[in-house]
Amino acid sequence: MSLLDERIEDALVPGGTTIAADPYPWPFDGNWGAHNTALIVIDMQVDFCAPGGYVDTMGYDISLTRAPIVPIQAVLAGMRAKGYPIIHTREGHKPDLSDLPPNKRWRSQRIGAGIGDQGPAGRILVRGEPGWEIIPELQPEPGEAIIDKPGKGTFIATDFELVLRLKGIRNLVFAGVTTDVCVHTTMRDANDRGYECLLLEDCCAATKLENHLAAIDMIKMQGGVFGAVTDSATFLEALP
Ligand code: C5J
Repeated sequence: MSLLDERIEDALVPGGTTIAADPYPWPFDGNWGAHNTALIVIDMQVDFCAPGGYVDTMGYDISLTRAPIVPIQAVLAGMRAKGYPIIHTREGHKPDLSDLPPNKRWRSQRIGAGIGDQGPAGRILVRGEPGWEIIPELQPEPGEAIIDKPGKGTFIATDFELVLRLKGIRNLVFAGVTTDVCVHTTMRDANDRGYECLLLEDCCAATKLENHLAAIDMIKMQGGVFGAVTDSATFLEALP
């Protein structure tokens, strides 16, 4: 056994279990369960994965961002049955757009999908509009936290960190869209704050497959620079 293997053995909590993940068995110390681990489902909203939403209006193929729906449903069912906390997020701005940076609006208007403007699913990325709602297939259940965020990351301008602290969460399991934008931003921020992060690759998607694959690859660099990656079937099989 190498020195590294010995150190990894030392870190494992007695009785702890890990799950097969890339590039390391997750979590690093085997300390996970419903008491300290939450699923975060990011931005599975009409605007990102249904006809007439923001992503559709920008001209991207929503079959990509819809692909994770069924795997996420399976993970939700498995984790709900075992009492794991579930957290949903929604990207969106106040109706008066006071929390919309002008450059974000300007860029979106340039490509014909102006945030705050009227689209087929109501005003694009505006709280309370049909496009901002979480899709019917992945509706939150009573008691599940919903974090409304004006940006790509979930920590900024939200009560996310307070919610995590009050629930005693230290491990975060990531699902949702888009892998390269809101999922990555939140995972990077969580990792910097010391949370142990796992991304379920079939439960995430981007508006371009290459970006999804690149984002997955980036997580695994440097021995798991932002955490580890596995898939929903492996995860559900190992769920303690
Ligand atoms: C984007 C997100 N891609 N939820 N938002 O603008 O990833």
